[in-house]
Amino acid sequence: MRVNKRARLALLYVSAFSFMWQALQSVEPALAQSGAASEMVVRAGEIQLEGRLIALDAAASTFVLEATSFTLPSGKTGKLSPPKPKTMMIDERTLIHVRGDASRKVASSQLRAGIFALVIGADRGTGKTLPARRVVVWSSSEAGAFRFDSDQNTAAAPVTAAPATPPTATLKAGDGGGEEQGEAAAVPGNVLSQGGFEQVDAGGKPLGWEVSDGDNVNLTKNNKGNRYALLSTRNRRQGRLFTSLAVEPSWKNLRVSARMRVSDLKVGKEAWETARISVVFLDAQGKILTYGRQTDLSRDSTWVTVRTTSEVPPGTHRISLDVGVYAPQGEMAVDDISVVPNPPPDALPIRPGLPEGSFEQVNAAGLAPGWELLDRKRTQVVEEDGNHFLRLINPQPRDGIFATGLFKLDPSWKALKIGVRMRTEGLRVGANPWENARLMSSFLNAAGTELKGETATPFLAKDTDWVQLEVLQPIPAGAVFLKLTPFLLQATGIADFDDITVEPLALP
Ligand SMILES: [Ca+2]
Ligand SMILES: [Ca+2]
Repeated sequence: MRVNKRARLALLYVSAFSFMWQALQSVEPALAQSGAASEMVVRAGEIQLEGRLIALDAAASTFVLEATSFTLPSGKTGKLSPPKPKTMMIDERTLIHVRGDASRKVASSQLRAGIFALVIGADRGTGKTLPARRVVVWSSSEAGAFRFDSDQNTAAAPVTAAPATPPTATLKAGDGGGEEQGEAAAVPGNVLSQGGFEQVDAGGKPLGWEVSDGDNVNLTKNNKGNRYALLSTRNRRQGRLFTSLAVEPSWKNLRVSARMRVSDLKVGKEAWETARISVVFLDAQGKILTYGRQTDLSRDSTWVTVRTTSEVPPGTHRISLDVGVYAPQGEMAVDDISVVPNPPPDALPIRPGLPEGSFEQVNAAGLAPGWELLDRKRTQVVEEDGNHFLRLINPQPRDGIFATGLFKLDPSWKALKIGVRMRTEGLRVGANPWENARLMSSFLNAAGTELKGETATPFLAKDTDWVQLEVLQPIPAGAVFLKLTPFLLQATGIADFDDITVEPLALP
């Protein structure tokens, strides 16, 4: 009981910690700014931040900039990856104008979420509101010229519904997805209408999306008339797509899925440097609460459906979806992005031998069907002498790394024998007895709610070569699903899991 509660708490913290882990900044040499350099002068004690406005509070005269780079008075420039939110304050002295033309003044009432901005103001430090002296804005750029359309369709604005499409079967986790489809597959419960990229404005931009740089975000039509977004690093600037939507208080979990195809991909050092859709949870002030599981591909793949489910942290007001190639090189085609609040449990049946537990059914994207992984760096399907297994890697003592698989129980079963082969290397366990390498299990009712109660847990607490572990576990009343969670819980090192089996057990 205590163990489960702690573990659940740990799960909550995991996303926050993984964000911190990702928030490493890579400082690059200053890039020459082209044109209108005089407007970018950063005085002593100031900082310049460039990014995108993600939230505004007109009453408080503040806005939140999702900053992607900074410039110091010395001229030193650095990238912020992932982008860092910064609250800015404006007053009547703040000079606001269109980038490249200081005479084109912009009223504070014309600012809106989704536009790009370069803000200069006194640097009061991390977590402190920055008083903006100068705000330079633009909504799009082309060939070095910046445009500002204050009434342009914003990412946050409501969009018209996508054309009705016949419902098809629910896409299975990590399945093959098949070839380019002629029409969007309707996902039951989807609340994101613009994920199919079928509606465009007069300029050819997808409705409901903000495009970070027009020249390398293309909408492509296949021969069946289906439109999808094509993002490539081949062009000089990184092209990315953003959209956001309001989250209702009743939403506890969100499932984000998309069809993706990736080619020519070279991933970066950091876990988030993949071809991906970032799921960002924002509070009422537009501050980033946490990142959800990334819906991404980390290797070349034909069209596959990638799907992840993230817990909605308390206080979430909106979510933002950032779509792009965050890797140094690659091209990503993406279509049919859907968001399903409180999704019905998406479980595979427990087949004899639990084939998913052997990790041998790796798809084109290197994903194991039936399992949701945290990210490619810390949760991997690894091959060794032709055998595949799940590897969890945790470098951070206060972190938890896990994968989850949800399986449907046979209603006639009363108890289970759960088996697993495990191996650990460089394992350093935490202070509490549950802080080790373990295969946790929990039971869920028909609605997907986790049932209370302690479960038997195979674990390793010191370095061990492959070893077969087994536990016996009665099935509690009302249980419909079994959730398996291989976990490195506040323990560092490497843990390998293979041949996870679940068999019915006759009670004496
Ligand atoms: Ca489409
Ligand atoms: Ca295997």
